[in-house]
Amino acid sequence: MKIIILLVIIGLGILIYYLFFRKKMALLIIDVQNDFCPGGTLAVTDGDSIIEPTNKLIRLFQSNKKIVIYSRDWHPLGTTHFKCDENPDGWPVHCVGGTKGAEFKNGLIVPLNANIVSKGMGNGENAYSAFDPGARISGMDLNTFLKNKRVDTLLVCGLATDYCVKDTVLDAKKLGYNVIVVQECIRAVNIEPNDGEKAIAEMKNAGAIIPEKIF
Ligand code: VGL
Repeated sequence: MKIIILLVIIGLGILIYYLFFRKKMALLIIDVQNDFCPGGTLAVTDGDSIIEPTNKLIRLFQSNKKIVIYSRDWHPLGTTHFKCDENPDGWPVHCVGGTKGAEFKNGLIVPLNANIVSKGMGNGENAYSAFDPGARISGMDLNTFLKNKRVDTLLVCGLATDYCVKDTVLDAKKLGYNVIVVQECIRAVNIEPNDGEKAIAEMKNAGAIIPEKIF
């Protein structure tokens, strides 16, 4: 009898741990939007070539009931993030909320009930990082969302290596997450030819794990 009670207590303990304390991994896909892909207003060379391997990861996470999160730039038209008199070094107009350019690139698997972080929604907000305090997912910032879901590890993919991927990964490391960046699923803007390589070195220095190849 005592043994049975002991086994039940151990079983309940394992169940409670599994349900309430176990840490999780999430897939975080950064800004795979029309304007960052060939044909878009701020196209990253080969940006769309990450879609196929990224979809493999999405399917893997979906079939294991794991969390997949998509970030997107969602700018107001008049933002000083864009080139204008106040900001002559600003970016070309891109990813204006509600426009075709801001939609996720065709071919990327995005379920109807996708977890989406929208960022750069305030005037002048660069919000390269998906952890930007103004970015919103289900009405909260990304860190709160991940903490609520007990995520401690992020697998990161997306565009662009030298801006939004880099800033997101650096913030994630500062916030204490384990971060793995999938090199086959990122591409750089490369305004200077080696910006992408520099970004990878910076992310590694900050503690991100960046394998040469995972496929
Ligand atoms: C990005 C440049 C400007 C990015 C966003 O998603 O990496 N790059 N805005």
